Amino acid sequence: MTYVRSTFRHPALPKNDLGYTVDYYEGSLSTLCAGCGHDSINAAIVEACWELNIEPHKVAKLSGIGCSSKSPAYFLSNSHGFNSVHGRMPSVATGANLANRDLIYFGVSGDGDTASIGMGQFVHVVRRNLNMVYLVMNNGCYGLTKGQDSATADAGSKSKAGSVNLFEAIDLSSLAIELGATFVAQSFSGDKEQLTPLLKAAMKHKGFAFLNVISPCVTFNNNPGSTKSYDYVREHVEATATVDFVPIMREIITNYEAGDVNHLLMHDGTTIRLHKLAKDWDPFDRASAMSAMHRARAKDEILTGLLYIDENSKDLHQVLNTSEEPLNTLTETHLCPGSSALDKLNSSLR
Ligand SMILES: Cc1ncc(C[n+]2csc(CCOP(=O)(O)OP(=O)(O)O)c2C)c(N)n1
Ligand code: SF4
Repeated sequence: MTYVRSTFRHPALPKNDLGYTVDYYEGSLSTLCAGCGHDSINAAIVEACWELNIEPHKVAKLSGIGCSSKSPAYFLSNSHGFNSVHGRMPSVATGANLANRDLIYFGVSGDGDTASIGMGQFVHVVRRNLNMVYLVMNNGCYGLTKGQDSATADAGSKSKAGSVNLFEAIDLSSLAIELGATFVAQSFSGDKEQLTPLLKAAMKHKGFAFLNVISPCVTFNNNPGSTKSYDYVREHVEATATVDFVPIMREIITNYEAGDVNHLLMHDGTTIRLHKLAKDWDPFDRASAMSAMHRARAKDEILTGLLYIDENSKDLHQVLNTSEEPLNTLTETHLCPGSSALDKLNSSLR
């Protein structure tokens, strides 16, 4: 089947501060199944980047293998991209990030790509607090290879063929918090209103920003008995908070009651405004976030929103005190300090 996308754009389409209309942030025409949750997430990414006035050439999209990992082809055509090997996106992201800290690193992965073959790489990129967005499009199955249960499928969840999953699910968000992730959020592909500000906040966070987004696979895991179907998720979603993203100097006045709202100042002067809905949960406290998640799981609720944030996050570059200049711009003078500096260094080690 041949797909044709019209190149006509209405002349009155709004432009962002850089003068781009939203289509400048789109990618190729999607080849995912009609109704796949991943496409809704891609649309939210396009919107978030357009609204944030991001220069597409300042973004590096990274992924592994899977329907989810094909997604970077469907947003930001004008950005850098690297579609790596199954489960190996974190090491590619780490290498690229260490070579050039000036880009926004946007990683897209699947629950298979992250929670099975890529688990070894995932845990290390979390604990190193690499400055990146790591988004898992979580459908509880291996969509690309025809719907086998993944490690995030809930125990008791039924596949399309009727078999029941016998094993406990890996909860990637709890794991990320446990390993020291400094920004952890959950959302649902069907809730663009919540997802878009979370994406913006994640892109502005300095450190590892983890987003676990439930994204139903309409072809292999949207059946009755599945806990990752559209119907099940809609019935079990429980939001921790509403999240607004406030650009610099553009405070929007809303009618939140005093005391309910937390203003989080990001490193570039933008603000995330968090309106808490759950009383017994503190997003700045790791233990409180963990116990809120445990309580939700015991009630079969899917907690969404910003679950945890460390405002004092130190990313890998700060920890290692690396060069601020991209490595490919360093000259010989930077790279070779001369024999007297080397003698000094050697004698300090004796
Ligand atoms: C090394 C390797 N092992 C296995 C595969 C086969 N394979 C391709 S995608 C995939 C799983 C995809 O599941 P997920 O990451 O959840 O993405 P989804 O397709 O569901 O979005 C597997 C097992 C592969 N491509 N490479
Ligand atoms: S197989 Fe599932 S995950 Fe893959 S594109 Fe289709 S609906 Fe999406």
